[in-house]
Amino acid sequence: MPPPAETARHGLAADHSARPERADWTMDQGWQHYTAQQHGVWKTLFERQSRLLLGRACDAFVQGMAQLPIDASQIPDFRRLSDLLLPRTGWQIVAVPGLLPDEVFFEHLAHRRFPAGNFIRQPHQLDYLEEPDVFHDVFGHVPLLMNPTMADYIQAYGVGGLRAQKLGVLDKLARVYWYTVEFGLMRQKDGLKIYGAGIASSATESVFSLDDASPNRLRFDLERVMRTSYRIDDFQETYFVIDDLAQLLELASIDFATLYQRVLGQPDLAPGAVLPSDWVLSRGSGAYHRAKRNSCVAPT
Ligand code: HBI
Ligand code: FE
Repeated sequence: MPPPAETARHGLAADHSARPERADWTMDQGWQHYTAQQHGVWKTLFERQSRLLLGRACDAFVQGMAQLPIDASQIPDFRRLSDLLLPRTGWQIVAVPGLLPDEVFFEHLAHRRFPAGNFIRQPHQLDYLEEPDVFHDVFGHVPLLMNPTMADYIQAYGVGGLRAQKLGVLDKLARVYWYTVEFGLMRQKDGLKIYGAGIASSATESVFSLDDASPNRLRFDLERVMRTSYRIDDFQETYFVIDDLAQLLELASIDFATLYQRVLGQPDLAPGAVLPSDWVLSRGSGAYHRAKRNSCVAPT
């Protein structure tokens, strides 16, 4: 059977039955094969998010975006992004078909290669998509790779991930990535701002995370976050708030073996839990997820 046409591949999420072309799962972005409709989906998403993030994204995100060849006109070419990033921060963007096995993902991050999905969501998937596509990965993640602190932190996560995997505690570390790189909020002088890519690339969650009364907003605490499970299929019940990006670098210097031992001795926490020891910035009403739970138990 002939291989599927290059153009067909961009329209689809990763096909996990297919073997990766290379051992590290990287592939050619195939930039020249994006269709006008695919560039159009990018434009729609870019313009909507740029509007929503005005006054909502943290300064580092806005600065990074302004310095990169990322705009509404077309899906960015990863080579052009890398040409700019590499001399500044030592990072490159590599094209991948979608979600990677954990160790492949960590290996890339540990070497300052950011894997970005080369496909883009379909027009009917503008609001929700399970796998990271080029809009999530490039619009959401790449601007903060221009920030030296974030650049070091994400690499440290890759190194830490390889180590956590060997220690059998990857689920604990993955929560830290989830509640920072993906769904983190930051307290800036002018108020609460978004830095997490999962929020920054989502129209609905960029509003929900900052403006809705439902979720908890708690000050970030590494051990607390490691104990907290998370939702992958809906808005977060709790957002953890850092004071500045430098706070994340405690991850790079921490004695993980000791920390993991302590965390393993304590029970996991539900996504919506609030403890007496938490530093609560805003206590959520929980209304959003309560309403969902109630509608889910109705007989079908
Ligand atoms: N692969 N492409 C991609 N992007 C991710 O964010 C990603 C991944 N593989 C594994 C993974 N994330 C997480 O499960 C780890 O951070 C634990
Ligand atoms: Fe992501």
